[in-house]
Amino acid sequence: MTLQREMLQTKLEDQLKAVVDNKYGKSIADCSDQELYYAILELTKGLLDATEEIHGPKKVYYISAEFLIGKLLSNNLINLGIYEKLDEILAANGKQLSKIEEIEPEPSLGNGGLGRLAACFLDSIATLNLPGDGIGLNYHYGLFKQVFKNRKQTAEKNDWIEDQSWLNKTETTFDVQFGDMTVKSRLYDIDVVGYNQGLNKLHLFDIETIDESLVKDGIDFDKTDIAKNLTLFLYPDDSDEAGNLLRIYQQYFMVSNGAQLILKELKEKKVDLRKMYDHAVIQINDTHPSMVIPELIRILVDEKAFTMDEAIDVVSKTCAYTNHTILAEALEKWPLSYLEKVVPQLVPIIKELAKRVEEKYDDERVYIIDKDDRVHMAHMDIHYGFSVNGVAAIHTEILKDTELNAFYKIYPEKFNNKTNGITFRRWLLSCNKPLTKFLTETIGDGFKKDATELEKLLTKIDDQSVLDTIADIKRIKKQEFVDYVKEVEGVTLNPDSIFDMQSKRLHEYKRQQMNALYIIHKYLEIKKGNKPSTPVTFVFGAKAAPAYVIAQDIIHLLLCLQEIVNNDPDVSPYMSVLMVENYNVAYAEKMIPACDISEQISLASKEASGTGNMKYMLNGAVTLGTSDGANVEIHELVGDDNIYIFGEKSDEVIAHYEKADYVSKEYYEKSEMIKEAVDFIVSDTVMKVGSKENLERLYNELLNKDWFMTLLDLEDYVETKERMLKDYEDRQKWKKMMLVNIAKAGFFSSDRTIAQYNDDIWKLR
Ligand code: 26Q
Repeated sequence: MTLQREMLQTKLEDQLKAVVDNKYGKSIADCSDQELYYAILELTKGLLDATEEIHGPKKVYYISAEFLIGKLLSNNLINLGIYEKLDEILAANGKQLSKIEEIEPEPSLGNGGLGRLAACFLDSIATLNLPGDGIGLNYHYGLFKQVFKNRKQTAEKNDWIEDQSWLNKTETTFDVQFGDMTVKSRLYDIDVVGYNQGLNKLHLFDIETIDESLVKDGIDFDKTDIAKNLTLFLYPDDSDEAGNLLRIYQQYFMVSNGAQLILKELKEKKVDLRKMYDHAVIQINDTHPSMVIPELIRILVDEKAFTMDEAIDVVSKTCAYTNHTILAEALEKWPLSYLEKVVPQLVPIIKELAKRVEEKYDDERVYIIDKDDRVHMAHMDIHYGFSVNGVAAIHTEILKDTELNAFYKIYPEKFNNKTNGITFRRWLLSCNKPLTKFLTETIGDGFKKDATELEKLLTKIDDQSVLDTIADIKRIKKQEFVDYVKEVEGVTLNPDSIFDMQSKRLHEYKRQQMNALYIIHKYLEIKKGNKPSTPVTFVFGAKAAPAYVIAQDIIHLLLCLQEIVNNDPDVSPYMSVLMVENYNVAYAEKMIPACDISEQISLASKEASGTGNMKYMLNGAVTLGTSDGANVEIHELVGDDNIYIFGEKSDEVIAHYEKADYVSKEYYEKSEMIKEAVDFIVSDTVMKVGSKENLERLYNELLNKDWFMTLLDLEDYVETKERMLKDYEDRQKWKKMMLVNIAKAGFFSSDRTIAQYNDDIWKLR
């Protein structure tokens, strides 16, 4: 810790008093939580300002359309090393820091895993003291706010920017040229402080001409008035044509600003642009920022006197691409006509890049522009970047063997795996303080810097008091969650029941509908008199893209089941269901520490990695999962005895798709249990509380299509979950599983992930 910061810390109370007095002319004790929040925000921003920026000969620019940073106060205080001190000061004045934290609005600048990963990465880059900034967009409205009405999801705008916020307005502005106009940008910065380390920046670009009054009902707005709406909304992952065009405007705005900022910084460092790659590396987070490649080439050729060959060479040595999906429908392919309208200046460059590929390779699968004149953004990244990585071991193998096999054959040396990680500062130190405290007392605090030290806990596997305390802490976090749910949802949960949780974006491949079918099965069993000895609570958190019809239907079914199960006196003592409203980062921080069973049940091969699985494990939940994404690595780490794996393997699933031999109706007809559960969706019981249209559509989908093979794994899933619930009764066995999961979670620290990015790709030092 710097001397400067140490002094600041001892003076913390005086400083807070001064800020409070200056702002409100009162004492700390006389302030409201709201007033204290703004005072602490101001104080913390001052401390961040006094923290030294990280410098070095080479810097990574992590470009991403999403940074799901969540609330920042608690994490900044922890990373600055003053959380506990401030907590004490406030307590002495009759205030609670945890209550004050609640006041902060959450910046939900991401859809889900990809955006949250970017946020965890920034934390780890700064913590490892590596020079690295984020580049993204300052959306005025983050991911929509989810509100349930008549057991259906509705979407409302989600504003987060207040007069006083973490954003720092800078003097940096650029011009961004589109086909039909030029807009002026303005850069806002958010400080990113590492754990007891220096400072990096998250650069968020905005336009000055934004018009928030464009937003009408819910999240509807005029999508065509680009000069007024460019950074108004984060897009949920679906959109119509006007929405797609706006998305291209957003993407180009992001990369044009990013490229200008990077070149400005290189100029300030007096770098020879012909050696740009020795000083800058650009990590492209999925294909959303892919236009940075042609944009940089364009600038170097048009403005810096590079030949096309030289520009391509330099840019290709600077850019690296991360793939987050193998779902074909999620890989961006923009019609050339859209690009001609929005960014005509890039089209000749993209065509040149495409031509060079076509001249060299006689294989349409690796072309950048296909026969329908669509530009495959990922293909451009792979040909003109120096690294391609997947986000979990099995995901990278699938990319190499199937989805991107033609590319792997051309460029085997570019492909590498970087298994995702999560920042333990947020997902342990901040969200689970009692567990953090206990771990510190039991194994020392080395794990806070080197997460693999959590393995020291394994030496305590036969220490009864350690096992009991881990279970006691879980019970405390369950009670806290129960209290919170009571307050915000008005629902009463039983803290002595088993908490079974599935929280993640709503998508058919993630198979929330399979979990729903289990719940139906369980409900019917209890109705038949097969009562479990320990009650179970099923908790869901999920937002569905507003235009994703079947996903809306699945939410509807879950909300109907919640109504039916919780209000049936025969059943409610034994099981209950809760779909929380507006699941976001803040909600996750309350849910995850309270979980016993972590549902990670995607159809094998479809979930690139998952990161919720890591967060749940770290907080002592046991995984119920398929052999998919990072579940595979969790399984390897904890061993067969500490995880519940079920379902068909990824190669079997891939073979089903190749042979087109999966017929859901055959599974329905073969199994009485499956038939009963699926039929219940359209039974009188559900129809009475639900909407016929939604329920029938979902029923028909499951019976006649079921593209993500829900019924394929249902029997195995039900049996495995039943076994797991039985095993929970063996408290000793379960406590040991909790301990092993916590102890083995160290591998999933994003500090490890970032160290690997640095060693293999970025080479910053
Ligand atoms: C694309 C085109 C148009 C509009 C939106 C989009 C779009 C937006 C968001 C496409 C994809 C996303 C988000 C993807 C995502 O979150 N992927 C997840 O990434 C995680 C981090 O690597 C993985 O753990 C998850 O497995 C993966 O699903």
